[in-house]
Amino acid sequence: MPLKLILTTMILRKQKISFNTVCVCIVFLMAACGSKNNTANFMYQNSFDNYKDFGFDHATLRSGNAHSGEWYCELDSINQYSIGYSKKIKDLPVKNARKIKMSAWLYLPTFGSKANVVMTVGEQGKEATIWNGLNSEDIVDTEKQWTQVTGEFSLPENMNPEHTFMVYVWNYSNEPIWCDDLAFDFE
Ligand SMILES: [Ca+2]
Repeated sequence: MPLKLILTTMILRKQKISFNTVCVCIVFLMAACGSKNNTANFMYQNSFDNYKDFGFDHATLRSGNAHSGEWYCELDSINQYSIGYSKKIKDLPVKNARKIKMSAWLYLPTFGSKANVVMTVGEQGKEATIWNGLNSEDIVDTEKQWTQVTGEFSLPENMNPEHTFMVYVWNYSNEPIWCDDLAFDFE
């Protein structure tokens, strides 16, 4: 099944979530993990497979039906946000990046499941100044099957070095959705 690469750009103030809520939910930094995914060319990737082995836990971690390895994240209406990446602009290893490429594998138990693979930049506790998302509604047209969503977004020049950059998956529906192999890279 060919993937439809339709990108959706939205401004956070149009979304009914708070940037602060997202910050609280993002707990762990991304960890590079070997897997059978198609994200080997991404500098940052997380297969969610090593947390339990090293004694870390997260409310979204599930085992048994992963896209790669054993573990994946199950997001629902209560635990809406995946394990994600969070770092201040000044601390990113890539300086003055002008583009971000993102990828994640999503599994929709039903067509009612809806999620965005999100990147944001902003001041913690306030609305994001930059909000971009890959919307499952635009890309995934098959339920009960792992499907890759991928796309890229431009980044503005001179982002505030004190602002926080984040990448995560957000379930904005009342149905569960699974995610695995979250990855991104800068250009
Ligand atoms: Ca995995």
